[in-house]
Amino acid sequence: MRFEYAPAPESRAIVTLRDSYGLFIGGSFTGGSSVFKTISPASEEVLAEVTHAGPEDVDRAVAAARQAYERTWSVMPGRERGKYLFRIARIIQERARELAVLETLDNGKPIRESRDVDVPLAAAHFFYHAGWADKLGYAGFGPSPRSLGVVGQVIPWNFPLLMLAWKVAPALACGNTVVLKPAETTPLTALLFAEICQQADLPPGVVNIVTGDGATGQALVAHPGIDKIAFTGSTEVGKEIARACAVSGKRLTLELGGKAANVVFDDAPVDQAVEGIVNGIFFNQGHVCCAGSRLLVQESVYDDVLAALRRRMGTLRLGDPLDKNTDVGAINSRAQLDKIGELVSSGEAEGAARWSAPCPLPDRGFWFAPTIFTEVSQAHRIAREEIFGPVLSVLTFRTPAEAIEKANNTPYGLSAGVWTEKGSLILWMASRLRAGVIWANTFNRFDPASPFGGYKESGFGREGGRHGLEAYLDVAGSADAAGSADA
Ligand code: TAP
Repeated sequence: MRFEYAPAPESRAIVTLRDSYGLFIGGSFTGGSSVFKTISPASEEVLAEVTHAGPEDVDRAVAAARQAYERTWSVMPGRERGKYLFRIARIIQERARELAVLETLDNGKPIRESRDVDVPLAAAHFFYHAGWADKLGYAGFGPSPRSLGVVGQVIPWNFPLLMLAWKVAPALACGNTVVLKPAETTPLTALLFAEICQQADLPPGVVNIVTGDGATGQALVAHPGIDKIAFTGSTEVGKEIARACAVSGKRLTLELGGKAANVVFDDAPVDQAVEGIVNGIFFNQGHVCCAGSRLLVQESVYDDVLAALRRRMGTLRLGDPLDKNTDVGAINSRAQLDKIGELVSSGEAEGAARWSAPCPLPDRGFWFAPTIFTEVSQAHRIAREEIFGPVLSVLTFRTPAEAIEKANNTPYGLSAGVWTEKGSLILWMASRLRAGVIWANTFNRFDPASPFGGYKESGFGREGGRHGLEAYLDVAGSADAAGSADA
């Protein structure tokens, strides 16, 4: 049954948009080489003008970060650094509504998700890492692990504030300073975060934010004053960055793409599994690196699962992301919409059967109806390539061994899901699936205490948990007092 809901739009009054935003360097906003516009993907309305950082601006940001590292942050006791991180976490909570509305405006994701997932998790990452700042000597990396120095961080547009938190919180907790480049299409919450750093009295230069496009990211990656690069984004750009860093001696962690298998066995409760399938692929319009974009269903329950899935997809509400009833928001950009369209056309051309939920699409903005493909073969592009949109490819299997073979038949290895009531089968599957994160009878669950990261072309390094600290510490370093992250 489909219920009709009256509109329930969240007010945008809480957000004060400036006409234009500068770069955040050395604790204040400054000009840069040129400007570009950021729009709302739901309405194509221009939200603000943002500064494009050129190589000389990146240079200023790295110099500010180096100075803050040497004079302030690396010599500050861990317990003092922790106080700043706690303060930032609390301000994120206090300004949660403002951050959620701004994220939804700039990214197009439903307010329900930015309000209930992105922003609370971003605060949780700062709280979690604030707690580590004075306990790094007990993290299993020796009694006095050292910070690395200045970290360059490049993040994508799908979880702009959350990816910032995943990067900035552990780097700062471990005593590093950062220069962060947000994605071109979603810079606004990073710039609001810069204001939060000011509000928290974070020493100038500890966090620097340079907005821009891929060229800005390239300049940051190539800068000789950077000690480590942390990148989240596509596998294609990740490979380019790996090549650039290979000859520089910079440390590197890469969080890249995925094509996760969500495996449903015949003993799984169908309704619960269908909720997990929907959450796995339609959460955040499928703009999720660990999305369950390949559904593997045991042949004996295929008809039941597909019928229930189509029924459930028919109830998804697509539209105004600021409406609290909306399930599926806007695609983040015209370029991403075109990419989704191209891969969907290839699925049709290669012989797979397409079914899209019968939901009307708004006239303005970038939209794609939740879609499934059946009759998919392993060789189809839609079964192999990351679509990064609300499109699910459905395959079948007969035995657990076949499920493993199909699930692992991918160049990626970021996440996977298993649905069954047998604990032994969950453990059997988990030990054979080649993925960094495996969910059992749930999907897309995140916790700052749990390490996240990939195998194979999904990258290397972990974010979150004790393991994530390693990416920001010189674990082979000596116990000298200077630069000791736990002083
Ligand atoms: P990319 O196109 O790779 O962009 C990611 C970031 O890198 C953006 O800030 C981008 O700037 C910048 N960039 C582009 N070219 C660059 C270059 N040559 N050198 C340095 N930086 C460069 O990815 P995307 O389309 O924004 O994000 C989607 C991808 O991210 C998907 O593949 C998804 O799976 C992956 N992702 C992975 C994870 C994890 S944790 N594994 C999490 C989220 C997303 P512009 O925005 O200005 O182009």
